[in-house]
Amino acid sequence: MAQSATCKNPVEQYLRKDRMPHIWCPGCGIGTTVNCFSRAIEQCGIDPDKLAIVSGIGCTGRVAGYMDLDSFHTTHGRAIPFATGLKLANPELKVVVYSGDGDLIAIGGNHFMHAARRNVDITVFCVNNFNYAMTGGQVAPTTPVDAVGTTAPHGTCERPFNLPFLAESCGAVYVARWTSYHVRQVAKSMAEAMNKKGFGFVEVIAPCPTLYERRNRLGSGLDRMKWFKENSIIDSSMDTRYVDIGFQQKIVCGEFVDVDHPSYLEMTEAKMANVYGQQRWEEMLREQRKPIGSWGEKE
Ligand SMILES: Cc1ncc(C[n+]2csc(CCOP(=O)(O)OP(=O)(O)O)c2C)c(N)n1
Ligand code: SF4
Ligand SMILES: [Mg+2]
Repeated sequence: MAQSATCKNPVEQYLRKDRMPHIWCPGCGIGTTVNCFSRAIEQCGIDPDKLAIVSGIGCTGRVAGYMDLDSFHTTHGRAIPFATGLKLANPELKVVVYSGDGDLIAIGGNHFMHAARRNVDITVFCVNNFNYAMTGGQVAPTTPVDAVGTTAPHGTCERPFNLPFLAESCGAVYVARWTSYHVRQVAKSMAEAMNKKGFGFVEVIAPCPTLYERRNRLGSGLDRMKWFKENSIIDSSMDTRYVDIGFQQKIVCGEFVDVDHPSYLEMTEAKMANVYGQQRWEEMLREQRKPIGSWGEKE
């Protein structure tokens, strides 16, 4: 009997198919990053049951809701503190923050800096579409000078953050940047960042054809992918101080930072073991991390 051939999408297993169709516009780059993330989960060897994803608010923030992982869709700008608490309460978890440039670097910028400074053991992915997309295309701290947004109809005069430099100078141990055209590299960097102890950061430049691209007359999502292909310079040896992004200027991509420093958890645990003695400290940890029953249950 002839058997019908079945072709299984390898990333399907990581998606909540019951939540489809998703909200993203045609040509949006966020979905491409989700595909890369799913492949990174396969590559990194981390048990998906030990992987949690935390996001804030925005089009990118919706990623957490579509992943078939332990997912947390938190308040705007607060994904990092939420993720930090999750990691400290359960160090066996790999905790990924998935955020937009506005969520992570505007309202959440303070948390970003301090989590990197402390080398908190979390992995942060930023989809940078150069604007606050979900709220209608306002300029963000990542919008290149001269680019137009609803809040800067003549072009913004504010200098944007250079995210790889910000992450490195604050203390991140792994820093990479790609565009959504570089799908293999994005997946590889995401997997490497997840396998890193400490604060790992991957920026993915992605099109928002409905708002940023349309207002700036940059064409469709596909046009942007071609533009990314032709205007990216891959140079992992580049000093992050020099990887600023100017409006319609070349984008430097690469894996810029991969260093080792003790993570926040390692430093805390070493300090406490020193203060209380290893045995007492381990007893205290067991006590604190004892699973609790249902909410409100008294011991
Ligand atoms: C406290 C608070 N302030 C403002 C908002 C409105 N808001 C929702 S998403 C967003 C910006 C999202 O931008 P970004 O993180 O870049 O995500 P994108 O939609 O571009 O993927 C803002 C300002 C909010 N939800 N909560
Ligand atoms: S508004 Fe922009 S970022 Fe949001 S889903 Fe549409 S294309 Fe993507
Ligand atoms: Mg954005």
